Amino acid sequence: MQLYETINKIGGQFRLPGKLYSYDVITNGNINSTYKATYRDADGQLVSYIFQRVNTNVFSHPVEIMRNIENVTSYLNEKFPDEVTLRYYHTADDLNYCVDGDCFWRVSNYFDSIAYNTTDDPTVIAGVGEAFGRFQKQLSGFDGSKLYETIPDFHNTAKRMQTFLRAAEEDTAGRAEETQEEIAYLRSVADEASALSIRYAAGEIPCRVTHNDTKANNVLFDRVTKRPLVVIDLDTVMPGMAGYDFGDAVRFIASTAEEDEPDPTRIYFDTGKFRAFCKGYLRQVKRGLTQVELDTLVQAAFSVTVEMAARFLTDYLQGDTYFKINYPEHNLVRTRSQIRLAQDITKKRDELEWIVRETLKNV
Ligand code: GN1
Ligand code: MG
Repeated sequence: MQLYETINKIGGQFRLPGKLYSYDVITNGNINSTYKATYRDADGQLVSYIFQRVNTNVFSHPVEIMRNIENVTSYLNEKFPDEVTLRYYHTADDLNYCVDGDCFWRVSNYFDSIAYNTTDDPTVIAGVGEAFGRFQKQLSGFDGSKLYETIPDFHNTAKRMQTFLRAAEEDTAGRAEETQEEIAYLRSVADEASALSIRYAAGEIPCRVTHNDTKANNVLFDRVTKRPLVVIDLDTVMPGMAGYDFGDAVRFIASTAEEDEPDPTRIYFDTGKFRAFCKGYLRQVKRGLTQVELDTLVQAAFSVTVEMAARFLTDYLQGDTYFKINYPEHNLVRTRSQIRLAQDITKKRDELEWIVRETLKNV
């Protein structure tokens, strides 16, 4: 079936008013398929929506995810009524999703906004930090036990590293030979990268309600004021470590290049960008996080960057079954970029620690 017809049919399930006028594919995102669909209503007004087909290979319990999202967004709507929030449309059966054959669909409001995969603008970077810091703070009163664990052990780095080492041993796609160097590096840092997740499992690091996918492009900005509007992509909101949200965000936004930059020599962990992010983020969470959390932010950035490298390489070694790829070496390119970043974080570690301490004094 043509995509137009599919979207039209799904829009009908959610009782969207008017007639489907146009649609665009949104290419951000490595898992789900996302579309912007625009409808023309009876008065000729154009109204846009976000349609998403959830990847049920990765999210095997999509109904539970939609329940989590309903819980989180209604909590945020109730506590912070003046703020912009995501709203999902409901079907005639009052469900915030619909199933069409093998496909699982959901539809949310569209914001006329801008999202960044990369930027040099410190104000925008601080805005990303502010948005994720505020998200952390706002959910501090939310009862995490209400959340279904959508992907168990999502940021259990120790387990991710074991899975990776097994994939390297098994070598099912016959790619271990060409990735020897990457395998060796990840093997050499596996213990260091796993340490925080082990301390978390032992109860030494607090358990929070976290976003777990804090890429800058999951914050929508107002096109005109360049202020952060809303945090999106709530699929992985689960109990976790606050530091990993911080770390995942900086591995993405403090890089000098995109996550899949093919030329590793262009990839650095930019301390200026890191500082800008810290300013926005720490102002929000300074009082909410414990000393041990504040002291391990840089370690968390290293850990989550190594974890990401290991996840991309695991997928490459297993024949690319998890992340969407645009070309055969895509996961290898992503692996190399994350390794480059992790190595640069190691090199700049003292300076990064210093920036965190200095920023904490000034926010
Ligand atoms: C995936 O699909 P997307 O872009 O929201 C992944 C994240 C990774 C990210 C890397 C459920 O997120 O964990 O950090 O790619 N999501 C899942 O770009 O695995
Ligand atoms: Mg995501």
